Amino acid sequence: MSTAEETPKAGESQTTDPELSALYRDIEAAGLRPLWTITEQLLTPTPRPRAVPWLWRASALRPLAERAIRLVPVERGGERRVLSLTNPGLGGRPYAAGTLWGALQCLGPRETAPAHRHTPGAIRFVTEGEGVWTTVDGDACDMRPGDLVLTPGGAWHDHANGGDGHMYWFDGLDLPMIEALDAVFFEQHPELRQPVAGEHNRSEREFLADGGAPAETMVAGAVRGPLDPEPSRLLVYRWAETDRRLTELAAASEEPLVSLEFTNPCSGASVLPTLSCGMHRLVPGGASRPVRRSGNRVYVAFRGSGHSVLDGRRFDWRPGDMFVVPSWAAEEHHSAEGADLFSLGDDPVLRALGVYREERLSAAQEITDVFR
Ligand code: 1HN
Repeated sequence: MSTAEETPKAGESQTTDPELSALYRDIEAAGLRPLWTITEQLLTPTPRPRAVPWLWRASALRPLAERAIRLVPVERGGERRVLSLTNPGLGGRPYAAGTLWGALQCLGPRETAPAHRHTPGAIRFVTEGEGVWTTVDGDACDMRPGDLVLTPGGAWHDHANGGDGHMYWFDGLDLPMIEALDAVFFEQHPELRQPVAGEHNRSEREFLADGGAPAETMVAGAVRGPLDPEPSRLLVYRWAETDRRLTELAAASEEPLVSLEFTNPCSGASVLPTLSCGMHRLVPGGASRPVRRSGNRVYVAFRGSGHSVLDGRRFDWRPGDMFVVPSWAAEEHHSAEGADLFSLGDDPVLRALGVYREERLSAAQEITDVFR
């Protein structure tokens, strides 16, 4: 008997040989799986994320958040008024992609989202409103549209709305990664709001106004340096500075898309050990070069409108829309009027582990489907 006939093909352990079928039965009963039947499922030539390219429109998110402000109080236990981007490929798990949490959070007038801490790290990117500050280990960080605010893993944090308006922001967390590592710890602070030490925006003053050389808070392109297990001690990255740097980059470049990544000013690493945050400016009429990368990304459209082609599917976006590019999906971005996109990625982890890959694609993708 030749080996070719006897060896079951990958993925099939059906056989008419009674001895062989007894072997498969006994293997299963012993709590084992024969690798030779599942090799091709496990060792895919390229990443096969279960998450699919997807977009959530502000026109859907925003009214639901407003209704939640009216109907659902922010309380202990629930902790946050947050609508999670739930990728339809993930079987109902509340994640934007296999490794990333993405969501819209909102607070009404004078509300406080109670103080707590947890091992997952988080970032906030403000889309709309004013009057809210996030207190991170005693440092109250004022939040305004376009600002990036960090709440590193392990830091006490609460959000307080001191104003009379509604406020909305994007939440990004590494929660699915920390969950996969079985390392989630969570603790409530004894008080609703942790004490604020001194004036607001302490970390910002320490880093940016100490009379020394201005710290490096962003770099063109992406951080490639070593992973820093310490999160950034600078907790806020202001839109005015981001905008200024993007304007400078765009003026010095012929490229249709310029990108910057926010950095930990102490080490030049990504803002959190697990998460990278970037801002991308498309010039009017600009189309980015098609690319695919390992690792997941969530984008938030901040300014301007446009569309992205993700694995051949066209997604149109406007300010406040959020979309996900799963690992290895081909992506390209277009904008007639010019646009700014915020991005959240898990690539610091892939880079640290030596498994990050990126491939420039030679031609624009053919659009085979349109997301409606
Ligand atoms: C969390 O603590 C916040 O602090 C937001 O604002 C979203 C999603 C999952 C787990 C914890 C916050 C979160 C979260």
